[in-house]
Order: sequence, then structure tokens, then C-alpha cells
Amino acid sequence: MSWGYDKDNGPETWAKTFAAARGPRQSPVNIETGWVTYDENLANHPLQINYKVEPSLLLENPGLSFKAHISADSTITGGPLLNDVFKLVQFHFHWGHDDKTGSEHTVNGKSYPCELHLVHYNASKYKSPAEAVTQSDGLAVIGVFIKVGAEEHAGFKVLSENAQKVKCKGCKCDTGVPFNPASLLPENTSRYWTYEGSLTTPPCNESVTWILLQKEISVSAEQMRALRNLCCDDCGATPIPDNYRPPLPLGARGIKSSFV
Ligand code: BO1
Ligand code: ZN
Repeated sequence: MSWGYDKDNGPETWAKTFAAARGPRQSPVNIETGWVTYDENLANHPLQINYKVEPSLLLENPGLSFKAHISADSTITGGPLLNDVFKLVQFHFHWGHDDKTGSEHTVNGKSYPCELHLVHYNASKYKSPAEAVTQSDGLAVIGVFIKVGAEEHAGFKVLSENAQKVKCKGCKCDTGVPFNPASLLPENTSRYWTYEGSLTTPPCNESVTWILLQKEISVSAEQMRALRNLCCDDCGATPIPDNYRPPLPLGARGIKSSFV
């Protein structure tokens, strides 16, 4: 049986098959804001996000998520990444069947309905994402919390309007529509939390510098429904289940903030 989010193959079972999932720096975690320490180095050497327009947005339904492939030279550097340049490879979402749960990280125990992950690899040190994923400083993921509100999100529109084209597991689609991943970021990216963690899905490698933006974005209920309509089978009969891993212990780790 392959891993998933059901009782018999869900997050509680992953550690049996994937050794890394038993490790000391697993993700996600709960961000207890009272225990976070401000790091002035993060403010003095700001995170720089240099995203480019994708000439044609490529979407995929891998079965348990909704993913976009990146071909443009979009990068981030600075902040906790110091002078290493990390290249954007893909972004994807985690969500719940209703608005009560869905995010992987939580803030003071609070879940958001959805969480966006922009996945980058350390191109200063490694030749490919495949090489980087086994290294402790190999990946950096920007997490954006998503809430559901009255207003439509302009940047999310291309995604929600094209999601139906990859309704079933295994579907890929070249939308032919230009898309800038920066359109999914909140206005303010200077306030974030950061810590050393892992992939939140198997094989759960402990290779991720996490950057969680404090400011969330808001999508409409209809836009959120477009994600919930995606299916985890090849005939479009079964909706993708809640696809978030619950928070793991922080252990000996600390979480730093770029803001007071
Ligand atoms: S996440 O952002 O922590 N949810 C996450 C989870 C799994 C992956 C990436 C991010 N998987 C890895 C694959 C690699 C691939 C890389 C970039 O994604 O294990 O094979 O190169 O797409
Ligand atoms: Zn993810």
C-alpha cells in the first residue's frame, strides 16, 4: 500500500516505512508565537524574492495535491538562506474538506483552511532538486497561510479557473496562460517565522529551511471549492481527502522571527 492520508496509510503510519519521519526535525510544527525569538540578522539581511512570470502555467494533479511546475528562473535569497540562491521548482497546496482545518503549520494552535508551499532548492550548492533533497541545507519552502473570505483573490484566479482541467489523479495541463507566482504572495513578505524542518510528505527528508509568512492571503469560498473538487482517483469520483500532516514536536529546535 502506498502512503496517503487515510487511517491505514496516513501520517501516523509514515514512520514505519520512512525512517526520516522518526527524526528530530520533522514538519510541520505549531508556531507558539510567545516562544519565538526575534533575530535581528533576518531584518538586517532581508529575504529577497525574485519571481518571474511563467510564460504558460503548467498544472498537475498528482493524486493527493494540486501542483504547479515552474520553468522560469525564479529565485529567493537572503534572510535565513544567507547568500545562497534557492531556485523555485514547484508550488502546491494542502487543504481540508471545510474551513476549520487544512493548513499543516498552525499558529498558536490555530489552523487555516489552506496552506501554499513554494518549493525551492539550493542552486548555489547542488546541481538538481533530486541532489538537494537529501541535504540538510538543500531545500527552502515558503509557506503562505490561506483563509477564506468574501473577496476573490486575483492571483489565485488562474489556478481556481483551471483546476477543473486536472480534476483526476495523473492529469497534467499546460494552461497556455502566463502566471507570476509572486501574485500568490501577501503584500508584506518581510514578516516571517523560520525554522529547520522537513518535507511534510514521505519520504519526510530533513532538508527544508521553512519560511512561514506571517501575513496570510484570502480567497473566496468558490475559489476554495475549486481545490476541494479535485479528485484522488482517475475517474473523478473521490475527492482528495484532507491532505495535511498534523504538527510534530518542535523538540530542541527554536523558531526565529524576522519581526518584533
Ligand atoms: S512540502 O513542501 O514539505 N509539503 C514537500 C513535500 C514533498 C516534496 C517537496 C516538498 N517532495 C520533493 C520530492 C523530490 C522533488 C522535490 C521538488 O519535491 O521528494 O523528488 O525533487 O519537487
Ligand atoms: Zn507541501
